[in-house]
Amino acid sequence: MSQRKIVTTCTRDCPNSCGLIATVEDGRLVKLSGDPDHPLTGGVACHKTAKYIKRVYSAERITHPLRKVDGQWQRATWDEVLDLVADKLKSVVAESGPEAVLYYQGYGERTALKLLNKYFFNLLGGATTMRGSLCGGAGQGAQNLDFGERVSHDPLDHFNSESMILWARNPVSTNISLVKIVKDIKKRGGRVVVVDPARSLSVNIATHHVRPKPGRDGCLAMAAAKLILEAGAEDRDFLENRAEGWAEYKAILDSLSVPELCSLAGVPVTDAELLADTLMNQFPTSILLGWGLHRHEYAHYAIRPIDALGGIAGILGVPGGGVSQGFEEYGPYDQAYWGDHLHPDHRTLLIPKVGEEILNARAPEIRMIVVTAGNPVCMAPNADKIVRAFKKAEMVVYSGHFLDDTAELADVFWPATTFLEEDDLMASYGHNFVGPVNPAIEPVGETKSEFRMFQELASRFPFAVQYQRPVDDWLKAICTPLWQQGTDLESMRKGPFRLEAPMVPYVDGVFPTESGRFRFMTEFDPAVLQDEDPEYPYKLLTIAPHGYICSERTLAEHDALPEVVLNTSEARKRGVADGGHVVVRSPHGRLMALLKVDEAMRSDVLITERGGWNKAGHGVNFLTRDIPSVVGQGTPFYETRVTVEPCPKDRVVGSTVLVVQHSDESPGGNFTKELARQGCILTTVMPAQGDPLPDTPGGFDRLVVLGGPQHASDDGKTPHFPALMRLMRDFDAAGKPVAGICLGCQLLARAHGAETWTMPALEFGYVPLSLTEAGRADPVLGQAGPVPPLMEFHEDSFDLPEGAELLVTGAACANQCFRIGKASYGFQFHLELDSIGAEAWFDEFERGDIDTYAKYRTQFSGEFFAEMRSRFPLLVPQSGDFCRNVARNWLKL
Ligand SMILES: Nc1nc2c(c(=O)[nH]1)N[C@H]1C(S)=C(S)[C@@H](COP(=O)(O)OP(=O)(O)OC[C@H]3O[C@@H](n4cnc5c(=O)[nH]c(N)nc54)[C@H](O)[C@@H]3O)O[C@H]1N2
Ligand SMILES: Nc1nc2c(c(=O)[nH]1)N[C@H]1C(S)=C(S)[C@@H](COP(=O)(O)OP(=O)(O)OC[C@H]3O[C@@H](n4cnc5c(=O)[nH]c(N)nc54)[C@H](O)[C@@H]3O)O[C@H]1N2
Ligand code: SF4
Ligand SMILES: [Mo]
Repeated sequence: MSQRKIVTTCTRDCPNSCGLIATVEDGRLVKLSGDPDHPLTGGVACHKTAKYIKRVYSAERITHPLRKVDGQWQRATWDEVLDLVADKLKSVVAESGPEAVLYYQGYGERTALKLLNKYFFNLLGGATTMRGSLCGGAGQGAQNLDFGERVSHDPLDHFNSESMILWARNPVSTNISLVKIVKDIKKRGGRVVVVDPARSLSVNIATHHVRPKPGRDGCLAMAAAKLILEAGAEDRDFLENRAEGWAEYKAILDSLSVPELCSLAGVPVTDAELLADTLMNQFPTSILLGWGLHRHEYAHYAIRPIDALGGIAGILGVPGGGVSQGFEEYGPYDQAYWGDHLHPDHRTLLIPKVGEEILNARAPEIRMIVVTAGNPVCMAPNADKIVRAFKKAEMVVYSGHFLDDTAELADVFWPATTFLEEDDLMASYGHNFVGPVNPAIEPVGETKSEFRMFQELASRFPFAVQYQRPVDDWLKAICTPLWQQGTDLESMRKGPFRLEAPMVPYVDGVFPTESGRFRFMTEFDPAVLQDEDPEYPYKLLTIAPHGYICSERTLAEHDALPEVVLNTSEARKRGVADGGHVVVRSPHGRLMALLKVDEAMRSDVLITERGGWNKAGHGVNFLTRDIPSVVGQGTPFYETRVTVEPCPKDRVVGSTVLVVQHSDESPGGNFTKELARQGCILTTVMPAQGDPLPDTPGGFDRLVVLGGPQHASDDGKTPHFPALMRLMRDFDAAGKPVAGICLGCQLLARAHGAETWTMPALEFGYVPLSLTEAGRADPVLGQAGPVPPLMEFHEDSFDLPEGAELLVTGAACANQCFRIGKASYGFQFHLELDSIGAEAWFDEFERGDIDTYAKYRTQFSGEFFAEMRSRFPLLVPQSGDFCRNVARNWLKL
């Protein structure tokens, strides 16, 4: 066995940009851990990254190019998809000009070489690109107004802080290297105050939690500032000599009383007192602004008063102080390599309104869209408009890892490498270190880095000579500013380099504004913050999930339904109950969800997580509003007002399904998840592990019997079978639909009088199957779309019971799916298998770890496993789509 350890940097959309060590055994990535030598992130890596190995090797990952033919994905070669895209680019540019092409760069990976993507589109003649931000635009814009240029304290400087205010920031989930700093401050007796309307996980490590009304933080900051002034503890020198606009700001403060401000902020006066006391008596305080604060229309009315509070409290330009927010992830590079100087006037569209902007683009219209490292159909606001905009384009090209919502609307899929398969450099939006991105493993399957994709695409254009250069040449050119700071490419590849950047910005009291002074906000109109709407009483906060970064997840990892959290007495008012199905409705769309109530929650917000896929029923951005922030062209996702209603019960929503599971390794997968997603309430019993079976179908509307390693005929070893078969008959007799999968299918046959028997060989793997004539006419199978190859894993088969209709048949084993009685269906194949199940079964069976079937292992060669796995990118999603269609049709019975 060969083992290697590679120093690299996490490039995910995360302010931590951790230094990592990747451990590779025999060419396979086996471990990702924090690099202990990284000066800031030292040895830490989050749980999301340990999990990232699964993502690299996921059965859902697209590892070869795809193109859509007649609405269906088909495998293609790189030459085919590059030619296809090059030809279309050429014809669109020739017919309509380069601006008919939209290049959309997401936030998935922001490395040095990514500059070249846009350069390609500038060489093409200046395609349409995006302006503004889905992320930190509003806050950056606001801080630039105050400071001239936003510069944050080096995170290592926070070790000098006596106290900390985490203002709309949740480091436990989003920025773990701050956690050790928080702990250090607390150990020294300092306060750590989380200011957040929601109870984020960071509240658990804080000493205090202040819960303002969303978007009203400015009022809280003003109240605290007034208390500092009342105490005579303001930084007089700052106000008189280092700031401008103080008189105007003072007038704003004078126009409202502390109680008035606190009432606007939705907090008790004691909360403002806590902040003022912390700033005065635990000096210096570092204030860290999170991204939650940016996502409001008037975000500058929150952020500028917090900056001002910092000035008044005397923490600006002071070690251990500051109002810090973020860093420039593209800052350390020679930005000429974007190529924008080639077409300074090229058209840009406003990202907070991306759907509408594409739909409304004229002269020329957007005919072609190229998306890299982003999932705008899921992550940008007002998804309905974006879906329409993407459908309107003649060709959508998607470069990424998974068949997410944006990929779903594409015509061409370019499978991208992850950072573990790339050679690049990475700066951070959370600190001052640039780190190496060293390839740990060979690209999985046929994946390519975006760098290589665009290099090869460019070879099809006359500007290839300007564009095609080796990685090192490009890095040497793009990173010239780094070399000027005293490093070189060779040293960069060995470990992180600290940029020339202050530990403490503005330490000399000079700000990069025209006057050299801090600029106080000079106008404030609290009236614009009044946004009550009785029809939509709650502000929807769609915050960063703990377990995932944005939409980086697989389809299989989604819960059946999203969860929304509401204050307990509000829930009572709306007639919705804990754990119940609700509809969340905004002026833009609606979403089914499960309700969780929380006594401690503010009564004017509804909280859920962002990032779940639309196609998994988690599309929160179908609800959100698409407007730009007043300052900074940011996206005020949280200016979305919603109401919560009980989900109207119908034949499906609120109906009850009994699920009989026979093994931990055989869960209900896509099938039962789809039932739950449609609103069914599932009760799962495991009789083989001692759970009692109900005597009658009473109390249940449907029955699902799952697979397992038991033999269907073996009542001796599995004494619950006779009772279960009786139950299956009783459900059917009562007109209640039954579905049996694999073992459950065989039991259904037996329940209706047929025999089961062991076949001469095991049937294993995804197998081509076909509908019979009866299948084509069947309401469940006939309407589910073409039958894709489906997973088989069984040694037993069965005779068709009398009166059964065979619906699906296969070559090695004929009886694959039948209907019997009033509404009972047997599925021999594992239509329910999702990517997690596929990975587990292939790995375990290949290793010989599944005892029941170990004797069959030698019948399958290594090539068989490799070939199947190489086809997972199409097999797994097609099987999933088919299963969901079958489940939905079965629910119509
Ligand atoms: N685990 C995980 N980590 C991530 C990400 C992820 O999705 N998951 N995403 C990455 C990205 S893209 C980003 S931009 C960062 C974001 O990092 P953070 O800013 O730390 O996280 P958010 O959840 O966006 O926002 C932080 C908090 O702001 C609160 N908030 C919302 N509105 C207001 C308000 O008006 N006032 C106050 N005081 N608080 C408010 C929310 O309730 C939330 O708990 O994290 C990055 N890291
Ligand atoms: N409702 C709501 N919506 C939000 C937010 C919110 O708070 N609420 N937050 C917003 C924020 S802060 C952000 S930053 C945006 C994020 O918006 P997006 O960037 O559009 O969304 P991500 O889910 O981060 O998608 C990044 C994708 O890039 C892929 N990827 C990673 N590396 C590479 C690579 O090298 N090449 C290619 N081709 N692909 C790669 C990942 O697998 C992932 O699929 O979402 C915003 N959307
Ligand atoms: S904390 Fe962020 S940067 Fe660090 S390993 Fe996790 S995702 Fe990557
Ligand atoms: Mo973000």
